[in-house]
Amino acid sequence: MYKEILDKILEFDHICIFRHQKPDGDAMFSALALNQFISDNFPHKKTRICGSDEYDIISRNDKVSDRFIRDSLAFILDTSTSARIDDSRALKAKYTIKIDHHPYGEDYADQNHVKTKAAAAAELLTEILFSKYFKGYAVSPETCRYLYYGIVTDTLNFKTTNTTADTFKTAAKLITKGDIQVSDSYEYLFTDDVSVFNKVSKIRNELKLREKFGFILLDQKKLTKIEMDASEAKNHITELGTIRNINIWAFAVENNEHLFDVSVRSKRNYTINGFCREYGGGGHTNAAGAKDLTKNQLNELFDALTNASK
Ligand SMILES: [Mn+2]
Repeated sequence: MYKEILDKILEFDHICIFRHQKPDGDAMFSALALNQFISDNFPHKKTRICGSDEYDIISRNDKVSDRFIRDSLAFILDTSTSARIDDSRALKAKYTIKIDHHPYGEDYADQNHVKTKAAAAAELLTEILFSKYFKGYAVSPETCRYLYYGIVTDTLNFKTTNTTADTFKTAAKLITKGDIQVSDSYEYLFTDDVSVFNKVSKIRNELKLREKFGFILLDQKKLTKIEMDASEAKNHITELGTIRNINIWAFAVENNEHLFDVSVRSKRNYTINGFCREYGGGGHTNAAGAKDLTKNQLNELFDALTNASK
């Protein structure tokens, strides 16, 4: 079935690559990888990486006209629902292909390739590019590096519950073909400036515990004090993943509309995406979130998560 993807790449001269809003490493690096693969193998095709939100390690947002999009094949990567795409024009493309690994998504594209067992969209994209259908085409070291970075960031360096033997097999292939130095990649993706380290110390002090549920809630006053914006602060939910005594943890920040965006994570035996879906959000079994909750809704959600954590 991946042959259908290749057929469309061959058919179109204009290709747009979209990803989700507030892109993470998986979204951004998958886009860079696919773009690299297409430019390496089809240098005459015009490709654009589309979106407006930035990712902190590396961002690329090409300018693209409505007309270019209308004439193009659009890939939409790592994005479960059409509302989450970081450019609402994506579905105006002549033909659309979704490549994703989130459960409970929406089949918004002409082709929908979703593998929920994949730890990252980049893992599925690797499977596609190394499949027999793509045999005559080169997956360059640079493409391999981007794919590897997507997998490593989405699995927090192979620690998340969706990391499988296949994830490691895929990574091993990319390390070999991309001549990747694992420790260099770790340094590139996971180290921060000392100023961030100091801010994180302040964030850690905000931890509250209820039963086996741990959470950090940063309103705008606290965000100002820590000198972090909401989306940057929320990335540090990973800090809570190191605590043994809790089963479910959450990180909530007050956004500019004075509503709360929340990320929720859990240990393997605790399913939390259903709770987030009740508030219009979603995600994976052990990693999910919801946006624009009122304070009351946030309290309700935290009560439910407290109960579920026991
Ligand atoms: Mn992902």
